[in-house]
Amino acid sequence: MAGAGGSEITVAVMGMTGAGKSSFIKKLTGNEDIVVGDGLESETQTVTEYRCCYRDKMYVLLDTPGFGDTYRSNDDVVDEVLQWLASSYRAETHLNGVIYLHPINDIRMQGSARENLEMFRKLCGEDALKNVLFVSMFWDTVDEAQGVRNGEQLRSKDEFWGRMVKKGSKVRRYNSDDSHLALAILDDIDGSHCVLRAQEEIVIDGKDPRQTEAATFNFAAMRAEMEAQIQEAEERAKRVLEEQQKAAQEQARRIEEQRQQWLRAQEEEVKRRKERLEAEERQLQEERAREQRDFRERIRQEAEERERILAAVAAAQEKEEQKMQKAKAEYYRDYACIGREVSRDYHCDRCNETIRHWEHYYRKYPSRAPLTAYHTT
Ligand SMILES: Nc1nc2c(ncn2[C@@H]2O[C@H](COP(=O)(O)OP(=O)(O)OP(=O)(O)O)[C@@H](O)[C@H]2O)c(=O)[nH]1
Ligand SMILES: [Mg+2]
Repeated sequence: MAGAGGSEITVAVMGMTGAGKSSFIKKLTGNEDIVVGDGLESETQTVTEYRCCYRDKMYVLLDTPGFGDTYRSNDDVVDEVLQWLASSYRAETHLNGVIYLHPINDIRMQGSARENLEMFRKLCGEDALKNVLFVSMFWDTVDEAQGVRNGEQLRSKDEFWGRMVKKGSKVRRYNSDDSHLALAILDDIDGSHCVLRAQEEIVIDGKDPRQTEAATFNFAAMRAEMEAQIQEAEERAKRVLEEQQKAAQEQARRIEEQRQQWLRAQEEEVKRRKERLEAEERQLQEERAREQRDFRERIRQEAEERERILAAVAAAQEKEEQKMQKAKAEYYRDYACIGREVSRDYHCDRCNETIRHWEHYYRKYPSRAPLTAYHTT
């Protein structure tokens, strides 16, 4: 029974049967009388105290029978542990910490391991979780990387240790045969007292140990509740997915509508531009046709003008010709032949060249100038 005094640090060591509770305590205390299991059968049957001194402190370590016992039902094991806890509480022997051992190679944590863990959580209650230490064992049976992965899952998943770690529980590892490491784990247990929920229920609330939350905990109900939660979560996820799909479809529809609107606007713009270009083209053609017409008209007018000028020039020439003819006629009329034969060659008096132009042979009648002929130039 609880014999730990006020200056002693009392630690309960719990876990599944075969988790290594007795081995761990044996390593801490060096007590060779402690019997560890050597087969599939459970070894420890009652809560037993062992003592060890570490760093000038006396530790009282409570070895407990593990759940999943091969001889007794879980109810009997829970009853045994609860009875002990209630008695120690009444005797004012307070716990300072609870170490929960778990083999690191058992990652799946199914069936009784889950049941045991859940029962342990009910047994501790919320307030005592900061005094709980989860210690992983059996590291020598897994390769390091696998062990680290398993440990990470245990620590992070709420259905394993995660929920309790969030409330202050610590996680440590223990390699078998290392007593220093086993002792170092004790450093994490301080002198603060903790009262487990089951202790309160029995001693303060006056419940029968079999009526406590841990004892009445029903794994099947928990599983059903969890499955219901999972189903609800799945349905919720399905609903969310459907809503997201609907929203995505709606979004796609809106985008398609906007795309169609944009395409229509582009087509109209292209049509408008084409019409504008065609109108400009027509205008250009009309302007070109008008310019060609104007050009032809100008050419025609210029040709007319030229014709007119030529006609005027011809008229002027004709007039000049007529004038010449008239002058010649007058000349012929006014000038008389000096009497020489025009048909004969005649030499100029000045240069003695042959004179062929009849002007030279004439003198104004009736002056009768001397018979002298000469060039005028
Ligand atoms: N390989 C290995 N074996 C271990 C380790 N710890 C304990 N064991 C072995 O596991 C078996 C069970 O160990 P126990 O200490 O009796 O386990 P327990 O938790 O006290 O079991 P119960 O008393 O039945 O609840 C023994 O054969 C131990 O030698 C470990 O870290 N590695
Ligand atoms: Mg044991």
